[in-house]
Amino acid sequence: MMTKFSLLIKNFALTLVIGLASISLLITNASTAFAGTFLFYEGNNCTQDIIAYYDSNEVYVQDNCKETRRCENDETRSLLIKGPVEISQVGVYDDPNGDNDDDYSIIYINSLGPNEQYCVNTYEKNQDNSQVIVNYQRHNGLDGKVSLITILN
Ligand SMILES: [Ca+2]
Ligand SMILES: [Ca+2]
Repeated sequence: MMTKFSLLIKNFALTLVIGLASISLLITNASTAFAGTFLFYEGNNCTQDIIAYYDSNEVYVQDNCKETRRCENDETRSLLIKGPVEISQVGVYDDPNGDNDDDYSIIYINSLGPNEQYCVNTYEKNQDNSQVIVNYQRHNGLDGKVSLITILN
């Protein structure tokens, strides 16, 4: 319970300082010798091809997969988080503009150490454990339909 509470408080604080993201980026780059990664996989359970890759040094990501080449549209079904990663938040949306009339999932990640990793096997299942909280808002399916990826570090 304590972990979840701290995570939510920290996440709220992160959201408040989003306007300072560029300043945070400088601090993060200066203080982090090496970074963790967010790997978006084609298959469930972190299998098949990696269709998008983000470094945890990137403080703020908002990628419309229909417009950027950094992610493939309607392809990912799972996410592998490799430490070291600070407390962060990943959003995956069916709608390229993040419209909440279609499916989306918000994944709150607790910090992971350098040798730790965690696979979010599907975006369509709520989870709440010591490492992640997954909050899935169902409409008609999200795995293999993701068109927008957001990351807040
Ligand atoms: Ca879609
Ligand atoms: Ca959908």
